[in-house]
Amino acid sequence: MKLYSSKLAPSPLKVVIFLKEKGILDQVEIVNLDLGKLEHKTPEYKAIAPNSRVPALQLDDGTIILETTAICRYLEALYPEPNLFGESPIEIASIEMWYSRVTYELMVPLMHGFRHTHPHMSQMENQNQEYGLAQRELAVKSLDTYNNIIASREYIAGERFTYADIQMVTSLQFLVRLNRLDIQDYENLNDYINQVSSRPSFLV
Ligand SMILES: N[C@@H](CCC(=O)N[C@@H](CS)C(=O)NCC(=O)O)C(=O)O
Repeated sequence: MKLYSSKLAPSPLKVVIFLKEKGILDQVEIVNLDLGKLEHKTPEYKAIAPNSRVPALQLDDGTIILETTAICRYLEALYPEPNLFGESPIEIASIEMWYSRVTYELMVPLMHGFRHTHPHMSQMENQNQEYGLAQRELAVKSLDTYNNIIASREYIAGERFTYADIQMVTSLQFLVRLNRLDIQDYENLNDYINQVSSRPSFLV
């Protein structure tokens, strides 16, 4: 299997963390693209990933899987242990719920706040400053909400580390500062990030 990735990009990093948690990083050849040099916009890469995004997983028979979560779900089905998407019906629902809530309430506004306002994104995004600033404002409200939610728990979706934590911690680690916000202002989130990111899978 080949994973098309990029060293400074959070989405493929989630797959790399997932592979490390499963202990199967050595099963995959990593091909790093330089997004700054627009290596993901070349006709060669578009033939692999028509959406011009990383990650993309290429199987040995040539089949391509796009989308971070689809890739991780495929890997979970191939390598079920340790389980990261839930075992019992209620745990599966809880992980999916928190993954979706974190994605739409926290990650998406942080991502649009960054993509639509940051000068580095001007080549990659059709920027709309007003929209970006409104999304950043939403993100600030969400950071307060999640700072309260995480105060009473160690992991976002229950008693143990799951895919929802990979989504939440990588999103916060990358996107908070890119919105010119300081995670130290959110004490509980900061403690949570420090605790989760001390796992060996998060160390580069
Ligand atoms: N929904 C996709 C998003 C992938 C994505 O946006 N990847 C970013 C890097 S983190 C990218 O390739 N950006 C290039 C661009 O926006 O042109 C997924 O979850 O895999």
